[in-house]
Amino acid sequence: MLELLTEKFSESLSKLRKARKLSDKLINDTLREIRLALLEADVDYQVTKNFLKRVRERALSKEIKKDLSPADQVISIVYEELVNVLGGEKADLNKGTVLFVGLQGTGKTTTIAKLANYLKKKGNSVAVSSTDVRRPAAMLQLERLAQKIGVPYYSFEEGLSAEEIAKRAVKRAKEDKVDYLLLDTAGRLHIDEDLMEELRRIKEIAQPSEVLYVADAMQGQSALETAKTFHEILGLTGVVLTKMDGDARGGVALSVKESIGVPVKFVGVGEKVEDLEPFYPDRIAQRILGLGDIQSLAEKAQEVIPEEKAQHLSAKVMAGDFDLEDLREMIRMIRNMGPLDKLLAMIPGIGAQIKNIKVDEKQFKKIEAIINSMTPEERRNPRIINMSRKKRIAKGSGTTVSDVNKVLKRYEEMRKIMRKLKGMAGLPFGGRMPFRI
Ligand SMILES: Nc1nc2c(ncn2[C@@H]2O[C@H](COP(=O)(O)OP(=O)(O)OP(=O)(O)O)[C@@H](O)[C@H]2O)c(=O)[nH]1
Ligand SMILES: [Mg+2]
Repeated sequence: MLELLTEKFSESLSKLRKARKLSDKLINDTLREIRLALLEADVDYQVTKNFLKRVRERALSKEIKKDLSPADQVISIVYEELVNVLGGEKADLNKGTVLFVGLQGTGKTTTIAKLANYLKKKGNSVAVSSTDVRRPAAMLQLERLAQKIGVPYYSFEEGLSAEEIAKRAVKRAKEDKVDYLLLDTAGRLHIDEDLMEELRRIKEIAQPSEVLYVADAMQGQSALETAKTFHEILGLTGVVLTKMDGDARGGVALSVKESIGVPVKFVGVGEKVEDLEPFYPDRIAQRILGLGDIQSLAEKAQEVIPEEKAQHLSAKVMAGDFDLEDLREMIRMIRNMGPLDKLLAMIPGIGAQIKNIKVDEKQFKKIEAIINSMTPEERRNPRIINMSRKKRIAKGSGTTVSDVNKVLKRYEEMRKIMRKLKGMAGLPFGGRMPFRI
């Protein structure tokens, strides 16, 4: 997700950091690069223009932020404006009926299942229902998905109109006192009068607390044109961008708030029910700047890693006291957390290179085997690993000395990143200023 922007932004900003003096020319060059990156990533032209205007004004006005180097001052302005353009604060989802609308095949039904799963995991009671009477298998599709994730699907006798289904589903949700009723609607290839009229009536009947427009991120700017029309007629409260996994550009995510005026609330990043992420403007901005997304990583980790273990590890990281035993522990935990490429993208400094990294789960097994073949002393103090020890470790793990060297080298690199992280301890969490690297 957003790999292209992450790559370009990280490149430009690290040039800025390396410069000894921050001239207006350098700032202007950087802004030009950012402009190209935004346009290339398919961010709306007007949005790009406004964004750069704000950054330029602030950067050249030399607003003073103590404790920050000149480069970091510019970067922090870029960061803050990125957060703004992405929508500012994270937008919550109001309880009640959530109506899903959008063109055909954009991912409405799939997103309902994902969101139901997400809300349920958060402890909410959720029910789903479908008013899609147009496509024969549409209702069955949602019913099956609901079954799979274990939330009630409200079904009614055949032959009812979409409006009648909406009415009954809402009534039933009230009786069942569910926190959220997620209501599916039929998609259309193009905006047509009939469909919009039907949606308007459904909205009238259901009195939803949210009307979410589901847009396919791969359709780029054209997805937004349609969203505007839907917004005029239905009054949207949020947008869900699906298929963000399929498009490295994802500029739509930066254009939604400013061009339509409603926030992105969730993004879809795959076909499975777990592949939905709440949209945090600050975290996304950090990812784009190559700072990773430690918060989301930590949350994912919390789902699978026992609290004490996590605390123990983070204490060691923060103390700069991270050894190979910890690395092994971490690898084991990470392998429990899900697809590695998605996790790696959240680690500071790695997001930008993610498209060059081919994640091979076998590699992790190999690393684990190598660490397993070390003595506890070696794991705690890798510096003592000399050539004869390397040979022994390679033999014990069925690998080569060069493999062992690679693991040790990677470990050293990780330690370096962690020392940098240590330098910004406390800042990224809650603070809006994650730049001390
Ligand atoms: N890769 C990827 N595929 C997705 C995502 N969301 C949905 N899809 C796929 O998109 C296709 C269409 O999804 P549906 O949920 O049926 O779309 P819909 O909007 O309900 O379609 P209609 O009801 O026909 O209008 C399916 O193959 C989904 O698996 C996503 O975030 N990433
Ligand atoms: Mg559907």
